[in-house]
Amino acid sequence: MSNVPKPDAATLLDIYRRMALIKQNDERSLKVVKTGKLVMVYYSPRGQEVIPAAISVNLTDEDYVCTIYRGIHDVLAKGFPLRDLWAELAGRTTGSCKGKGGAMHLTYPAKGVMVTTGIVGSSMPIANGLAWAAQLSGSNRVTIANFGDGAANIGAFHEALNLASLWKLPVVFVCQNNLYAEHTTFANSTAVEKISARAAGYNMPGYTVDGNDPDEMYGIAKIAIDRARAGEGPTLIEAMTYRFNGHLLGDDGGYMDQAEKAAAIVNDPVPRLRARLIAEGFATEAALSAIEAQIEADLDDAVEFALGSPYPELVEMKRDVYATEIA
Ligand SMILES: Cc1ncc(C[n+]2csc(CCOP(=O)(O)OP(=O)(O)O)c2C)c(N)n1
Ligand SMILES: [Mg+2]
Repeated sequence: MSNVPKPDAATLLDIYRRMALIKQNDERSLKVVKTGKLVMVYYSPRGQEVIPAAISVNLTDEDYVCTIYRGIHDVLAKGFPLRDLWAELAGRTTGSCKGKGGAMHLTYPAKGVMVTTGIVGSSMPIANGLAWAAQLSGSNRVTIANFGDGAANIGAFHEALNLASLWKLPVVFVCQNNLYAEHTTFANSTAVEKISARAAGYNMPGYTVDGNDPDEMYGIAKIAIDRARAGEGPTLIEAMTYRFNGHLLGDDGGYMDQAEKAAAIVNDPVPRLRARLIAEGFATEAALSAIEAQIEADLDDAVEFALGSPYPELVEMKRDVYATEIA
């Protein structure tokens, strides 16, 4: 497409900052879990950094994002504060959900992070509800619904796309196609070559983009977000990417095509964008190192804060569950 908007130098740098945060947060997560001081179920987003980084630079805090268990990249790119995040991961009272949600249910409404769900396919109908509320209240808020390639074979995907199109809801459906659903390859589970082709069945635009290319991802996300904001309805974006690790921490991914995986890692989008920013004169090595050092310092602070915070009292189990508190 020739009329796809391109990110300027400042926007590309902003995209890189968010990607570096996701990568460094991932590395820190593995490190802290290995110390035994923090126990969590962890679905690494490594390899998928570009997608939320290039989407989020087109959003404000007012805009909403819904995501899945593999969604820590989506919430970080949207601005989830690190202390609240790490305390939640560690199950402490200072976490964003008072330590009661944990890694699978990251939520931070002040930054528009509305839901992290473990039910495959469920981010889409929830996103429709949020988008419908925005439409009814006359706000120009946009909702992003993230999900995986496996989720595109769940009934809720089809129901949500149909209703969103019929009611012209301000939602962007973002399928992060990392070519695996748990241990099953995309080719072994999906009848179409491109998930974006399914958009035609619901009378909405559908695009397949290189989700590891910041220019392409930014441009198509901007088109879809602008369209939603203008009241013209939803878009389906299929962002092609790759899962660098097994399904979750502890799965060594031995069933994955090892040559394909090695090739994806060689093309790691994070160092690739870093090198490009320097080559094109958009940033100096020193400036990027300073950004990365600040992220490390912020992570040091967040981990220390989280591990130093108290666990919830037992009585908290019943709190925030029912409208009337049960003694
Ligand atoms: C309704 C439902 N069915 C099955 C599962 C088990 N499950 C958890 S993750 C997953 C794979 C989903 O893959 P995909 O949508 O491609 O997302 P990815 O993990 O690759 O990001 C499955 C089947 C579930 N959590 N919910
Ligand atoms: Mg997948």
